[in-house]
Amino acid sequence: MSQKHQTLGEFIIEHQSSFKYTSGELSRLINSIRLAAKVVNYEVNKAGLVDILGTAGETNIQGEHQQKLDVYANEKFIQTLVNRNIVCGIASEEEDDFIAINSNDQNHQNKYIVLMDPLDGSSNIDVNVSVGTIFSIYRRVTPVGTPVQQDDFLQKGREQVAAGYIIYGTSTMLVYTTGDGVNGFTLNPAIGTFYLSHPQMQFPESGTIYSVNEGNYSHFPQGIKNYIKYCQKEEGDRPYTSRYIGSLVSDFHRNMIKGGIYLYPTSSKNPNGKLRLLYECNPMAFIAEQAHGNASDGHTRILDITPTELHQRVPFICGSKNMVHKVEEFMSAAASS
Ligand code: AHM
Ligand code: MG
Repeated sequence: MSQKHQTLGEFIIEHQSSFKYTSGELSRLINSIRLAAKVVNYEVNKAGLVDILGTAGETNIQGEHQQKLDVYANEKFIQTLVNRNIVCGIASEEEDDFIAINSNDQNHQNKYIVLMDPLDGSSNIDVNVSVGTIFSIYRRVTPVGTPVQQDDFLQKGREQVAAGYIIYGTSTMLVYTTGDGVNGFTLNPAIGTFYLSHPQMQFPESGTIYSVNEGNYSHFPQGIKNYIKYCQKEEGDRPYTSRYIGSLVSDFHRNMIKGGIYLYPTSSKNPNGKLRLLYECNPMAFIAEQAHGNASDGHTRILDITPTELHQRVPFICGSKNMVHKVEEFMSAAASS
C-alpha cells in the first residue's frame, strides 16, 4: 500500500503481522485508543466554546487541582477500553489505584494493561496551549483469567510492548511505537480520520534546543546548572536556544522533529523530580529510544529503573542522543568533584 494516503486503521492492519505476539489484540487496543483520542480531541477543541474550562473542584492523589477536561479525558479513555473489553487493567494519573477489569471472570482472556496520563499539561488548557495524552502498554505478568495485581503495573519500562501520545495542537496527531520505530498520524478533522504524516520519526543525533523550567534554576543539582550554563555560553557553532512550552508532549514532539533536549531534574522543590515514571517518563522514553533518541534520570537509563509505586516520580532528561549524554557527563563530573 502506498504510504502517501495511508490511514491509521490501514497502517495498524498492515503492521499487525510484524508484531511478535500477533493475535490482533494489540491492534484492537490501539484502535480503541484511536477512537478515544478522537472523542477527547473534539472536546478539547471546543473547550473555549462551552463552559467546560476551569477546576472541577476535585483534587487528585498528587494534591493537584483537576481541570474538568482531565476528568473528561480520563473517563473517555477508561470507558472506551472497558466497553470494548480490550484490557485487563488500567492505571491513570487521575486514579489513586489501578483498575482491575472483569476481575471475577475466569474466562476473561485479555492480556494487556494500559497506563496513561489522559490529559498531560492540563494547566495549559485555560490559555489555549497544546496538551496531550500519553499511554503505555504492557503484557500482564500474572496469570490470564485472574485479577490483575500491582506487579502487572510495576514493570520496567523496557518491558513495554507499545507506547504513544496524542498531541492536541495546531493539528491533532497520534504518535506511537510498537517497538519497530515511531510513526506519526495527523487527524483530518473534517472526516475524523488519522493519516500517516510522519513515517519513521527520528530525533536528530544532536540539536540546539533545550527545554527546561529555568525558573527553578537555583534549586537544580550542580550538574544540571553546569549544563544550562554550557548551553547559554555561545561558542563557535554551539548556538543553543531555549524553548519551554511546559507541556511535556508538545516540548518532546518539537524536540524530536527539530533536535533538542527536555529536562525536568530534581530540585529542592521536587526532590524526586516532577514527572511520573510509569505513565509519563517510561512511554516517552520508549518512544525516544525507538526514534534514536535517549532518556535518562541523569545517571540511569529510564527504561531500566525498577518501579516501586504507581505514582512514582523521577528526574527526566530526554531527547537527542548526544545532548542526553552530555547532561550525563555533567552530572557525573559534578558528582565526583
Ligand atoms: P501534569 O501531569 O500535572 O500536567 O504535569 C506535567 C507537566 C508536563 O507536561 C510539563 O512539562 C511539566 O508538568 C511542567 O511543569 P512546570 O510547570 O513545573 O514547569
Ligand atoms: Mg501529567
